[in-house]
Amino acid sequence: MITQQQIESIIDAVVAELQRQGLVRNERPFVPSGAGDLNLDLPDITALEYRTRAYVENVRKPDVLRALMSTTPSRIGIGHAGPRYRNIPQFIFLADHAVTQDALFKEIDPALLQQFNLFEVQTQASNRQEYLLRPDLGRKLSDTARKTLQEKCVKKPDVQIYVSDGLSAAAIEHNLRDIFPVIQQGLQQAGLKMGTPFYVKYGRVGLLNDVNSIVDAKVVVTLIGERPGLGRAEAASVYMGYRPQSDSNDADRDVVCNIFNGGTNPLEAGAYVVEYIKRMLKHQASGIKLKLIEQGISK
Ligand code: B12
Repeated sequence: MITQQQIESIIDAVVAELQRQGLVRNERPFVPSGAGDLNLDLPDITALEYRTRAYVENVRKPDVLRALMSTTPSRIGIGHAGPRYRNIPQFIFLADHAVTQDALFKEIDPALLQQFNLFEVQTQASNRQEYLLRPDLGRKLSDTARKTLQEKCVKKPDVQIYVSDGLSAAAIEHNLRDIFPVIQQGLQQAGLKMGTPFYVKYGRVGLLNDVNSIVDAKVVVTLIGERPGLGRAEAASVYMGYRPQSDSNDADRDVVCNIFNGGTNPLEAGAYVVEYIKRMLKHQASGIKLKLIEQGISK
């Protein structure tokens, strides 16, 4: 069993290493028994200067390594300490992972839904944990949701749009203000009849089918939060389909993905979605079928 003395010497070694790397600004010697004397005044290791720094030791051609690192957001040049990561890359990884966790469990800001007049309904997933474990429940509206949509939604519109948290409510908060008005205005200008927009909590992409069993739209469109990447929680997608039915699948759908400032610009994405919708209406098809028609391979 590990003794108290061993634990203290491990702590001593970690703090000494932090001091060596200039991360502990307090110069006072570390006294394990008096934790009150220790002031770990750490800098923000998620700042760009730490992310872009090379952690490999004794690099032969630092310029080449820096150039290589600048070509990708992937974690290269992070070095290692024996078989494990070095401290800072490890901390950055943990911080980014925390962002991912936060995005998965975050609830949408109700003020945003109010701003866009979106009423809220829920799928058959009763909480976030169940939503994550049972994707099938996120593809079905709850009984209450079905009733609410029956009562509140315009039926048989040209285009039904709804918003859903999906795997990142943060993505909706980040993009809705930009993309939603562009889609609305674009559809209006094209003279298309829009359904009543709403918000679905715990939605999956396949919910398009169930929603259309109630509203009976020609095209159904959902703005939904994408699975967050490490440290990237703000990307949303628009998935859409022509007359989705209970047996429609992803081959019948189209997606505009990676929507955020820094990826697919939300304003441009909105305009692109409107063009997509027009093509779907023109050819009365979506997904693979639409592509085959547009390429003249099928009618
Ligand atoms: C997870 C994922 C998958 C998973 C989906 C499994 C699952 N149950 O989650 C797997 C590995 C199966 C997958 C496969 C494919 N994917 Co994928 N996928 C993703 C990823 C990483 C996240 C998607 C997400 O968060 N969706 C939101 C959540 C809430 O949706 P969900 O209901 O939980 O899951 C559904 C969607 O993810 C959907 N889906 C996933 N990929 C695709 C691709 C297309 C074209 C469509 C219509 C739907 C779709 O399938 C799931 C089941 O319905 C995105 C990357 C991104 N930046 O978005 C790429 C992404 C969406 N996929 C892409 C592609 C190309 C594919 C494939 C066509 C690859 C291939 N050549 O086989 C296949 C198609 C699969 C299909 N469903 O028909 C591209 C789409 C590019 C585009 N603009 O068309 C993306 C953007 C990745 C990329 N940057 O290239 N994918």
